[in-house]
Amino acid sequence: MAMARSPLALTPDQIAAYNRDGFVVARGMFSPQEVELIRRSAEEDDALKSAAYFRSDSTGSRTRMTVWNEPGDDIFGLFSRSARIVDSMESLIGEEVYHYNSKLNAKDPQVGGAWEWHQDYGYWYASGCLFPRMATCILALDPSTRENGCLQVLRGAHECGRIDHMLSGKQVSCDPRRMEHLLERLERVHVEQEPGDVLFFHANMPHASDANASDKRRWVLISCYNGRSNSPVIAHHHPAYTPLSKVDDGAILAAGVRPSDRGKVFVERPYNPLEDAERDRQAAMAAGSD
Ligand SMILES: O=C(O)CCC(=O)C(=O)O
Repeated sequence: MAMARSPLALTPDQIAAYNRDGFVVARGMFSPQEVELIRRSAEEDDALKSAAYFRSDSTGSRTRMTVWNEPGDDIFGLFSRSARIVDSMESLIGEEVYHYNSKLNAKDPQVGGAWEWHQDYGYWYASGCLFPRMATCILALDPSTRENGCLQVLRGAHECGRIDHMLSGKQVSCDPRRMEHLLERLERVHVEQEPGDVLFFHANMPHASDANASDKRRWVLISCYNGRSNSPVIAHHHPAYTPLSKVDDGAILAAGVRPSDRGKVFVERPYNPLEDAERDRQAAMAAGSD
């Protein structure tokens, strides 16, 4: 029997806010006990640490990232597969969703780097996802504040569609001339989050964050979803449609501290849509899958 919609999933008012603004924050969606289990699992997880790579900003400050595709049965997978998250994503995207990828972004004190304005769909378009029927959610594991580089969004900017992305400094980001106009017209929101708050945002929402010049760590767990009908037409480093097996909202508390699944496969390096998309396209053609 299909599971009933989670009572902890986004409410109709929150879904309306997301549709209007391109983002919404569900305050306290995960309890302090759940966040503590996820945070401890991340801290004690050697596999997660050794699979990390660094993403630099223009000043050389670096965010440590670990990225994976298969959600699995570890505590991070239980978060991505939790009924409250999956049901919320299905309400936002409007159809059955599957897990596209997840990551732990660790902005450590003094050294964690900035992110230039970019849209997730700016990357995923290049990977052959035909429609922006995709969304991202961010669970704060530490307080995420202006001082330690919380996420910034532009209210309503998801409606401007996909913006061209180009190399600016060390990162592939939204065309800066276009961003200049959007920044003049729309409200920039610094989305501060307490541990347990979940930020949901549309794949076409430009987002950025400042470096962490503070002495407070900012770790976040990020999961991204795609609509079943939007399976990418190019084979690349994130998966095509794969049914997602949802778990009950009690699964995290029942699991306790549970670091990465043994043998978990991680994405090995940062992805540059300007260079890698063409390589993926050619590899897919050579393999006869395009
Ligand atoms: O963690 C952040 O500040 C930004 C992360 C982000 O935009 C990304 O991973 O695509």
